Amino acid sequence: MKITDIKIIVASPGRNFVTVKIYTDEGLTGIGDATVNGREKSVVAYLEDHLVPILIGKDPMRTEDIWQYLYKGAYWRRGPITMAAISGIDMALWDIKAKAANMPLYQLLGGKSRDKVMVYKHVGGLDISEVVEGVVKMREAGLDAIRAQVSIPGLPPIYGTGPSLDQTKGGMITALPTEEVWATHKYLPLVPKLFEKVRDAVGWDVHLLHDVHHRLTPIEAARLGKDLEPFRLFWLEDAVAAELQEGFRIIRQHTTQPLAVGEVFNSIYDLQTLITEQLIDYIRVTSVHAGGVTGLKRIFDFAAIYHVRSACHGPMDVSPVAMGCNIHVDTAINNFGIQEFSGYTEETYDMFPRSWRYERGYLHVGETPGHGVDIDEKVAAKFPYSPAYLPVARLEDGGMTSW
Ligand code: CS2
Ligand code: MG
Repeated sequence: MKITDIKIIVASPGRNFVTVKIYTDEGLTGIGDATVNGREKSVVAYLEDHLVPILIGKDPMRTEDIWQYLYKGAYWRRGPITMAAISGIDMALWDIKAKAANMPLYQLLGGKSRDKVMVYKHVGGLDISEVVEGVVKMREAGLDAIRAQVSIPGLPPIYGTGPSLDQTKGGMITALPTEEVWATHKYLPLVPKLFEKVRDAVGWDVHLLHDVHHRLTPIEAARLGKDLEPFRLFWLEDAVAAELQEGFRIIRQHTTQPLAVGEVFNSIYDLQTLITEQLIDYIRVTSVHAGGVTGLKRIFDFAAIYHVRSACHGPMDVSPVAMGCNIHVDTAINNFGIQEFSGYTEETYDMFPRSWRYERGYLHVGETPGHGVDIDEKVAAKFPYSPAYLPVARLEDGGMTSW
C-alpha cells in the first residue's frame, strides 16, 4: 500500500480543529487530529509545507518507522507543533492499518482490558453555592467523577470557572486574548471551603477533582494539598508549571493528595523524572499532543511500570478524532485511570460522525474498523477557521503569571 495524498482540513464548528486526511492507492483513507488550541495555523504550515511532501509514496502500514522518520528525521525534536503534526499523521495511519485489518483499533493494541471508560466532566461557578448546585446536577446526570472550579470573590471570573468555554457561546476563548487577574492568597483558603460544601452535598461515593492550571509554586501547592486531604480528592491537577519536574518532589514530601499533570507535555522526556521517581499518580498526555496512538501507548506502558495511571486530556479542543483514539487506548491498556470528557457542540458532532458513544458518565469504544471517527467535509466547509485565543493571566499588580 502507498500514501497517494494528504489533505489538511481546518474548520471551526465551535472550536478550531485541524484534521489530517490520508489517502492510499488501495482506496483506504484515515484521519487524525492535529489541533493546537490558539496556534492552529502553525501546525497546518508544518504539515503542508514539511510533512506532506515527504510522505507521499510511503507505505502507510509502517506506523512505527514513519513515527521515527518524522521524529528523529526532523533533527528539531519534540515541541507542541512538531508533535501535533506527527500525532495527526500517526492517528490517520493507525486508522488505515485497523481498517485494513478489518478490526477496531483497540484489537491491534492488545484487545479490550475493560468494557467502559470512566470520564470526568467539569463544573464551574462564580461562587461556592453555584458550583455545589452544578455538582449535584452533574451527579444526577450519572457522573461518578466531577471536576469542580470556583471563581475568586472580588476578582473577575477566571478560565475554567466562568461561562461556557465554547467560543460560539461567549466563553473565554476570544478573537484576541483576554487578560485575567490572579491572586494566590485569595485562592488558597477558598478551595478547601469549596470541597467541604461539595462533600456535604454529594457525599463520599463520587470522585472529586480540581485543576489548579499551573498557577502555584511547589510550596503553595503542598499547602493546598494538605488542606484538601480531609476531602479525599481523586486528584489535584497541574498544581505547578511543570517545566521543572523536580518541583513535584517538594509537593510530594508534604501531602498524600494524589497528583495529576501532563496536558501540555508532548514527549516521554517531559515526564521521565515525574514517573521514575513516582512524583505523580496520573499522567495527562493525550493522543493529539503526545505523538498519536504510538506516542500515547508508549508513554502509558512506561508509566505502568511505576504505578502511574492514564488520564488523557480531553477538553473541547481535543477533537472527536483524538477522543476516539484516546478511547481505544483507554480500553486496551491495563493502567487506565480516567478520561476527561467535556462533550462537544452539536456542529462538532455533525462534522465528525463516530462509532464511540457517551452514556451517563462513561464512554464506550466503537466496533467499526479503524478508530471509528470520520469527517464530513461538507459540514466542515460550513465552518471556516476563526481566530481564537486562550486568555493570559496577570497578578493584581499587572505582572504576568502562569495560568
Ligand atoms: C484544561 C483545558 O481540560 C483541562 O484540564 O486545563 O481546558 C486546557 O486549558 C485547554 O485544553 C487548553 O487548550
Ligand atoms: Mg487542565
